[in-house]
Amino acid sequence: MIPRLHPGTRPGPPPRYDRRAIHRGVVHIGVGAFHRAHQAPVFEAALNGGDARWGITGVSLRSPAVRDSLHPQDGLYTLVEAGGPRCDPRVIGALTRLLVAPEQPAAVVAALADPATHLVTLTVTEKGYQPGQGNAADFLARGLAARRAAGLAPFTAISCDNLPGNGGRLAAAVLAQVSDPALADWIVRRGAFPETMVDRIVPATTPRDVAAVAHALGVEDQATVRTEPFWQWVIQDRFAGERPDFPALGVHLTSDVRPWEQAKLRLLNGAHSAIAYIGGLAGIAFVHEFVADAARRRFIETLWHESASTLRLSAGFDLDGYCRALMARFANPSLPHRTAQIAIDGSQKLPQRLLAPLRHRAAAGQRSPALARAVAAWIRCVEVGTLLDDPLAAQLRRAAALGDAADRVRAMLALIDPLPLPPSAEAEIVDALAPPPTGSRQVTLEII
Ligand code: CS2
Repeated sequence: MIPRLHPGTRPGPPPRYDRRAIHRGVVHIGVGAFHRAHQAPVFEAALNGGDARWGITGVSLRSPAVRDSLHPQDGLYTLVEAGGPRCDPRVIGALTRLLVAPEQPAAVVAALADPATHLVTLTVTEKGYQPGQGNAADFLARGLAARRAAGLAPFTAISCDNLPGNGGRLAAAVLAQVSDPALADWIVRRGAFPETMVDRIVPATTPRDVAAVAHALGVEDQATVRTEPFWQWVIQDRFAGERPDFPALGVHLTSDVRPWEQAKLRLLNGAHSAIAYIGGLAGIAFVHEFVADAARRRFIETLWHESASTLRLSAGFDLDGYCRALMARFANPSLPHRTAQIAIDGSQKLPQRLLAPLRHRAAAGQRSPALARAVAAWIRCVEVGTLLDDPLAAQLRRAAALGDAADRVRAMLALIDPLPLPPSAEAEIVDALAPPPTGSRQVTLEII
């Protein structure tokens, strides 16, 4: 029997900070693998650098699973950066308290209202910002109300989800929960909801990952996370109070996140969704397997070419270098990333990843065969009922039952995006859904 990871069995070099002496300056909502691989290591680096303010209280909004796996480990877990020079697992200790909101709602509000809390980071996925899904926003509103009542400053609330204008969306969701006009005014004047761009590919943890850590370190870690060496975090430089020395930690602060965010959503995430649906239909389980084929790589490059033409890039942005690096990241064979994982919640992802650039180009009179094909692949997935793990699954299934292809396309798109597509773009998607002419060399049609 190998022992469970915990402070007594902790392998590797000891941390440069005393876990019992740190403050919890961060409350993170949505303690999934992405948080453990992206924001948590940044706060870990702050602690290791001698700034003891940035321990984390992790909050799960629904499932107790993460708390249950981390609790026996006293919050410790290993991070494995696969495919780079540093492939040894390293232990992260920044998460020193785990709460499950439905079990301990008052403790969550108390953590948000704690004077030591300065930052609230969130990874609640795209659908977490829909009205009615607002329990993260509701907790934030209650925490802010308690802070104001106690005469404290607001915290800075940092959305780390892949949505355009994520900070503004979070602010709107929080304000929608507030009925007291004086509190709303205080939040607007003194609060901060910076926009962000977050980037790191983090597949869901598998039993193989747990076994690999056991083999490498001789401890059982049920909360290990396997990720790529690359990470990027860009935050709008707008804070309500204290923050770590983000630039020294490798986090980019800027006045305008929009160009970063748009390039990442349309190039990385857009290609990911295309790979998820086209690959899913073709029975390709992993991203690196999809891009192992030259014709499929060319398809992704065409998609990038189309989407890149719609971007407002920041000065000096090396588009070719960015795309080359992206392809290498997708091809990382040490990071099995399931197409089925990316396919989840397509209705929440397609508008900003694929429909926005498609609309942009159609409005300029340009055709977009690759973008249209990627959207058509999602529509086909809905029609055949595969990969439909989606909050709008029931409505989408009803739309998919309509007789005429053009009606189906229009009805499905109307469900997921209030902005209609120009008729020429809709027609391109309908065309892409048609079976390929016999003998066609168009690999992408064959894939669908
Ligand atoms: C992926 C993202 O699952 C998905 O929708 O496209 O999680 C992607 O891996 C990250 O945004 C990369 O930064």
